[in-house]
Amino acid sequence: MSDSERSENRRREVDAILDRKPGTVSVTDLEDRYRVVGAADQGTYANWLTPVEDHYVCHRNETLEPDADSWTVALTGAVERDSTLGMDAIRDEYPTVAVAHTMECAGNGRGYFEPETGSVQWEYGAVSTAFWTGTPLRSILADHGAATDDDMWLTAVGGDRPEVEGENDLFARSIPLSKVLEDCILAYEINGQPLPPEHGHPVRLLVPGWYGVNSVKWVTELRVMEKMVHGPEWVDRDGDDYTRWQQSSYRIHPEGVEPESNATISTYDTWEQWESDEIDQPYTYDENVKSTIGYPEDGATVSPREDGTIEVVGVAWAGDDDVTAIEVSTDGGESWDDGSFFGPNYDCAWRLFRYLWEPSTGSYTLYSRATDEHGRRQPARISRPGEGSEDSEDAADDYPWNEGGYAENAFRPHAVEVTVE
Ligand SMILES: Nc1nc2c(c(=O)[nH]1)N[C@H]1C(S)=C(S)[C@@H](COP(=O)(O)O)O[C@H]1N2
Ligand SMILES: [Mo]
Repeated sequence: MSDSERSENRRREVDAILDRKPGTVSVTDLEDRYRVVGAADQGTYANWLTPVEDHYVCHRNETLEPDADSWTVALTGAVERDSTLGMDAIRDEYPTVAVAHTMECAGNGRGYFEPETGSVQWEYGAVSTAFWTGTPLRSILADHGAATDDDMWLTAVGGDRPEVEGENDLFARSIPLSKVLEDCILAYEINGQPLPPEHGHPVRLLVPGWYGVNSVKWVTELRVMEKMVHGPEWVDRDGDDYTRWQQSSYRIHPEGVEPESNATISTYDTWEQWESDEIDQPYTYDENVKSTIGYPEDGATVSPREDGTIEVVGVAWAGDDDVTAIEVSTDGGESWDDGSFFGPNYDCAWRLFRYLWEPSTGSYTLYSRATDEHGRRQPARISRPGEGSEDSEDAADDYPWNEGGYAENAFRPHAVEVTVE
């Protein structure tokens, strides 16, 4: 396929997705590759559940639209019994569960990096919360006599293929088996509806609380392995580009660094990897602590209610960790007050927060800042390249600029400017 055909394909697909999803807008992709749409407005973040119509979408290759009746998922590797599961078996032969999951693209906030990094220029819009229905992988693996050792891996492969001739990078992600056994599912519904094509119809892996890239859509194979994908494991394919999604892309590292390939790692939490001596270029696994104000929206003019208050509302999350504190500043970060959480409280989904504000008329800059159960708090800003957070004046308040623009969680880029009348 020529570049212009591919580009046209992409535009046509994005337009079709936008038609189905009126709550989303298209987002700039400097690579002109990804099928991406993001939340249309900040008001999305004043609600706990994201309707499918508003849920962001992100994948690289052509959207698959397969027939569910003939779709199969191969289970291979360290299992007593290999098998090929059809959708009926996945639905009917195992327990059904629903999990709440805040899906965030590892590139959410990349558009705030200066200087600019490549790829999709997301601002705040690549995070959404939904209920995903499916089959616990634990049940399927147990039924096939799969190994259960904590330090093993499950690699999921997507059915999508690059449109570019000569590229054969299989979309393959390896998830530690401990996480898989804890709460991962093969999902076939979102918010009680069958998965739309762009969300991975008929079935995808869902890794609760971890960056979106781990939740492989259109799953065709699940392989139980001793190591994460790092070499030519898929011998039927020439070349080993499929390791890129595991070993090169979606890793956090400074400019010009080629991430080291690891056969296995023992620390999965994204931030913990950053702090550990074991991993120099963290894999984007669980989501960093972060928050977004949903009301009032940036640029709005608002009036207090009769009692003189305005309720600031937003969402805060910390991957599969708990978010334990939320602070709000209405004076551009000079002072902070505690907000409070309310509404649903699920393990791997964001929490709504509110803060009762009694402003006089004027212009204000609002920020929100969340802290997770490990005491990790959102930093203020994104550093410049080369200014490692350790050298900076206010190290704890810098998020490290990184070449891929991943896992950003600084609060200043999320400033909300409001006028109170
Ligand atoms: N097979 C496949 N799965 C994929 C991708 C992809 O390109 N191919 N993109 C990933 C990325 S980067 C993200 S952020 C999430 C987005 O899921 P959503 O579109 O359902 O929100 O899907 C992930 N799963
Ligand atoms: Mo993503």
